[in-house]
Amino acid sequence: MKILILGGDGYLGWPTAMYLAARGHEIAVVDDLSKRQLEAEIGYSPLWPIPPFAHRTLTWNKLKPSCPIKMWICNIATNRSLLYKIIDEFSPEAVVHYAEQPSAPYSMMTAKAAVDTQLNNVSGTLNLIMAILHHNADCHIVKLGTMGEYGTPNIDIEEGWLDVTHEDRTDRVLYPKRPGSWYHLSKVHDSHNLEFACRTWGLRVTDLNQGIVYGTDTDETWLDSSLSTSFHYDAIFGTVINRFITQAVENAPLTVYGSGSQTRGFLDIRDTIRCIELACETPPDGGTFRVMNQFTESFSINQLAELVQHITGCEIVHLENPRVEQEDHYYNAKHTALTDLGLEPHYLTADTLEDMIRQVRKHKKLINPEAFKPTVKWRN
Ligand code: USQ
Repeated sequence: MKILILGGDGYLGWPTAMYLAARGHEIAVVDDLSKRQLEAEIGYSPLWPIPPFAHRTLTWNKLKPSCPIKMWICNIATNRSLLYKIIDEFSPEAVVHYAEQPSAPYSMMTAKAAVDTQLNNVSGTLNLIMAILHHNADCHIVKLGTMGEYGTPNIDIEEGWLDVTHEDRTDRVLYPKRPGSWYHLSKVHDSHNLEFACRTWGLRVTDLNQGIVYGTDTDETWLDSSLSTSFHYDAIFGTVINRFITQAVENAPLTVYGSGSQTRGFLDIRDTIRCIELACETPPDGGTFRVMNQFTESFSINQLAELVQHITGCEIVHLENPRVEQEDHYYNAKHTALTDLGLEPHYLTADTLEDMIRQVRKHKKLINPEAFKPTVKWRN
């Protein structure tokens, strides 16, 4: 298949591009390099240096001349005409859309960051919808959403849709969302815009509500050090398992926010890219807004901290929670759609954590312990 990956320079976009190219798909990547710019502005960088976008693409193309990756630099939120040109020229059968500001803490940092997050994320998705409609409405949009769109409701979380009976009448509605940050809300707006485009213009869309991803390595990142993906452990871009592993390697206490009983869905980076492949290979019918919950198992933050402590003997501290989030809550989120399509999960085992620890230890000298401190508070 011809697959265009938006956000192809990111933590997940880049390994997805290599994985799909290695499996014989024709791949092009688009990125505006804004994540690198935000990192420079905030003063945090990935644990190990990541070569420039063009450099990593060239390295791949030299190593794998039979399955090259094409690249474009484009801000899809502000440069609609270039996005149209790229889609006309490449003519994809599927577009995988990762090109969004991905951090909840970033979106809660300042008024500007909140507005920029929503403008960037919502406009980019709208421009993509318009470009697909203009070019070829059959092209399948595979959009990365997030489990955080749902929040922590006191009922089971379904895969995107909910059957509701009210006053003896029944209907199927988009699952009501109660997210916990401006970032997560931007994804809710995207979901509604995409569903409208399916219902009104007959587009075909898969919305993948992804949980928290951990891990660094895929078969392709191992091929050459300049193909590795970015690994964040800071309080803005680092996700919780990646942070705990890095804190343990530095002999710093694991920073559990609040009581630590908050529960989330998680998945291994290798499962993320397999889920994208499964979604691309099974497009829904035109007019269908398909939603799948993309995570493989759930843990409380305390459980994760204890797993890492068990292996490393590190300390755990409970910090005052900088976020506004429920800590003691019901959590039962359905996630069978992707396993039904053939996903065979890599579960979080001691071996996985030990592999991550080994990888992080190689770069121990580059760890900046200042980056462990949560600096963004939801409420001042
Ligand atoms: N947490 C801690 N200690 C830390 C960091 C986080 O206790 O040092 C807690 C947070 O309070 C939160 C949970 O861990 O309850 C998850 O936080 P996170 O920073 O790992 O993840 P989150 O902000 O939810 O966002 C991340 C990605 C985002 C993706 C989302 C999936 O940055 O792009 O959409 O995971 S989900 O959470 O399922 O919505």
